[in-house]
Amino acid sequence: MTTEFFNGISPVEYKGAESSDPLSYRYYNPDEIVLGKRMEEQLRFAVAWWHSFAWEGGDPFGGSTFVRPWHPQDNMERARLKADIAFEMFDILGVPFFCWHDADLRPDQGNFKENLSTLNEITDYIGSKMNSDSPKLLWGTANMFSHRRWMAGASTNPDPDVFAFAAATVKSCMDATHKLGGQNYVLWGGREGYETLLNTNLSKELDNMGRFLSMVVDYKYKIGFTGTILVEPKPQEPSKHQYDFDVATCIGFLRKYGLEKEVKLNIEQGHAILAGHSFEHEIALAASEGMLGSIDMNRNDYQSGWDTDQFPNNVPEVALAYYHVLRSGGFSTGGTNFDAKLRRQSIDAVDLIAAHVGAMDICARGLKAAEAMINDGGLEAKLQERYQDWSKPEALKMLGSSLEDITQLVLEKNINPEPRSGNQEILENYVNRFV
Ligand code: XLS
Ligand code: NI
Ligand code: NI
Repeated sequence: MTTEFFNGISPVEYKGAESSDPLSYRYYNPDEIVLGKRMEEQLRFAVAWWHSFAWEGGDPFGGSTFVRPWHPQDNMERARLKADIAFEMFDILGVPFFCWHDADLRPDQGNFKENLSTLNEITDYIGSKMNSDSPKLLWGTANMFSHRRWMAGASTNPDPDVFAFAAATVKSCMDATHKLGGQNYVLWGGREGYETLLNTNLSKELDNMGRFLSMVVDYKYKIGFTGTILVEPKPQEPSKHQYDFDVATCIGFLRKYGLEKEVKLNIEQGHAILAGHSFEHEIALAASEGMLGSIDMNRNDYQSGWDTDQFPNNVPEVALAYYHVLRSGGFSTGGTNFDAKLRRQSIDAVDLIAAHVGAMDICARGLKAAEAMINDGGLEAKLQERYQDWSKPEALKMLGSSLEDITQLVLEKNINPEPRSGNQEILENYVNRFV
């Protein structure tokens, strides 16, 4: 059914950089070829159901500010209305993907059996709205952090009954993701961590989380899900400490439980900042280990110190992120999910459209800057030059020898290295030519 929510806002079109129409794309031109692929296929944008439709505009000091026709979100009729309006927005924006948590789609019924039946019902309904031209599911996931049952964690809960509820919930979400042709399945462990070490058995919780993830991987093969399983690192919030702290911690965790070939990472800009890293650091590190899966694109407020999930608006930051995505070969099953929410004063339907339009344009500009840097090859040339001595036979031979032999060599040849400039400012100036 067609609703009145977007009240005559027409589909957003690409009108070029000179356009002053606030609801037009100035850079996002889906058919433009960027490094051999259509821009749409490089960026693979997704709308996040939770921020755009489920979040009601609350903050720690106040309740909802948004008044939407699908509020309160406590029955299936309004869940279907929410889905109708979501698809209207996908059409207006022309986005190729969307993402959800189970709890964004259906009201929480308070028990697993009814949650399962309402999830199946709403995902059947969403499936009936999908066709070959409509947006596809980039990823599904389970919300195992909002309801009070999850307060001490899901797979890391000291209570085995919560582990059981979590296992059944993830199974239901993987089934729904598979049914809708999802390309990835995400696990973000918001409460997989602790509030205080005084009551926490670290090794038990980590082992249970490792075992849980192995079951997820096993189940993927059982149902023939060909998508990618992704873990999303975040250092804290809502927990004081989260086990999937950052990319490096996740890689260590996956290796410990033998899952490094099975699971990749979904990297979020705001989470990188919370962990004290840059977004490109996290992307580059995951890529260097072959574990870059997908990205959640948002930005944090650099002053407030929590996950503010704002829509991106900083071209240089985004450009460096895509530089590393493209350099690693681009997305395969992953994409760019706008895990970003409106500010709570942006209460109009048009704000929701404008936020995505601006974000898609920023990403398109960043992507094109990244393409230009790759085509120009300046950064790659610098890397080649800086590490070229490591291709010399004597350097390679050293890697296969020992501390004693190397010491011998240093004495014999009187090795006494002269430091060489890292040229950081020259490289920063170089990047600024493109952004
Ligand atoms: C929260 C996370 C969450 C995940 C999906 O900070 O970013 O939104 O992306 O559970
Ligand atoms: Ni987040
Ligand atoms: Ni996220």
